[in-house]
Amino acid sequence: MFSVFSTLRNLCWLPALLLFALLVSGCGQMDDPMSWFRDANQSTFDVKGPVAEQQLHLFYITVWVTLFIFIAVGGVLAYATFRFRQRSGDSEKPPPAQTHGHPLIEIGLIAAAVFLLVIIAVPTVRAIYDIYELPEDDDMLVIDVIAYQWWWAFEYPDKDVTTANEFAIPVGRKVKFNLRTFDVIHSFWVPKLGGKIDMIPNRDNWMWLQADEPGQYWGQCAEFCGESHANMKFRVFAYEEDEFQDWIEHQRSEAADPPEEEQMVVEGKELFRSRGCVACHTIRGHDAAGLAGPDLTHFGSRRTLGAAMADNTEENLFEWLRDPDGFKPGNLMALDTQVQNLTDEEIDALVAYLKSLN
Ligand code: HEC
Ligand SMILES: [Cu+2]
Repeated sequence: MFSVFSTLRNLCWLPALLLFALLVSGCGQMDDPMSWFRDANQSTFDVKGPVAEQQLHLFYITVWVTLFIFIAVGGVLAYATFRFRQRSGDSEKPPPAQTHGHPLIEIGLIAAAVFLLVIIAVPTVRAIYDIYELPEDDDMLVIDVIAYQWWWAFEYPDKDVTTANEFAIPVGRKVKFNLRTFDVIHSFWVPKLGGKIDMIPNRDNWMWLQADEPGQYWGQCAEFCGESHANMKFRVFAYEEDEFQDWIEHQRSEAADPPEEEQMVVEGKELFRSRGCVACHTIRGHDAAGLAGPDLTHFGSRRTLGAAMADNTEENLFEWLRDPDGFKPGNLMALDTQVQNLTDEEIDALVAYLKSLN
């Protein structure tokens, strides 16, 4: 028996050793261990706008205060455990002097706890108001975001632009997002710019964000919303003002007619109608006005596919149309029997057509 217990006791070191090994190997660059957090596409440590900055600041205040509590309480506990541990022969001795009911210590501890909470509460309340209230700004851009299972529609109400799963904002300008949902609860989150706020049926929510640097920012639905919740992503492109205006102009335009010599494209356009894609998708200028799926008017110029879950390549697009449910489990396009029965030749033509929609 004894040997079993002592073996077990020796093994207790194993998890601690493993954890240490993990920590050391995890921080590949020991000179900058935070890089592992910062370099991720959805890192909240690599802030690129005022809202995310304020939220990160709040996070650090909370971490430092709680770390202080952890060290102070843990330190006292460790000291007491060591100092008053039982030694052999101690059982005859009386217990150490008790300080139960010491008013100064009790008031002191309550005051310290209140003080620490105030340190966290003041910046928290201020940040809540800063983010919740819309800043006074005539320059503010408005974007309506509508969440669907499992994709996003983005509409610019005063610019007559509708797009899906990818959208653009101007660098350095505040953007107000009206957050709506078509079905269940979703949540809008662009980790490097700020967030997240739920999109709740029959409730108008909103938030504002700003990007301080041009670039491509990753977004993600942050409220479990069904089978493909994890694949419900989006991309935000922050452009300098004139590039942004060009983008708006282009998005506003209708899809161009395919040139007659582009056989495949013409054929694909026909199939888009005959195979019922028009029932669910809008392609402005091509007599397609369905609303159940993403707007595809400028789909060819988008970089991603399936709500930003994959790159918009010909191979992926082919796979998407060959087996939508295999590509993105549960997605609602996969239920359509016409979509299920496309031949490889038809898919090739549809891919050529979709790719031509710049
Ligand atoms: C029953 C309605 C419906 C029909 C019919 C339908 N789709 Fe879809 N489609 C959707 C929905 C919904 C999505 C979004 C799926 C997701 O990302 O969860 C989608 C997504 C897409 C996308 C990806 C868009 C993006 O931005 O990621 C393409 C491309 C597409 N459909 C093409 C087609 C083609 C081609 C057809 C005809 C063969 C078709 N669809 C028929 C509903 C439909
Ligand atoms: Cu969602």
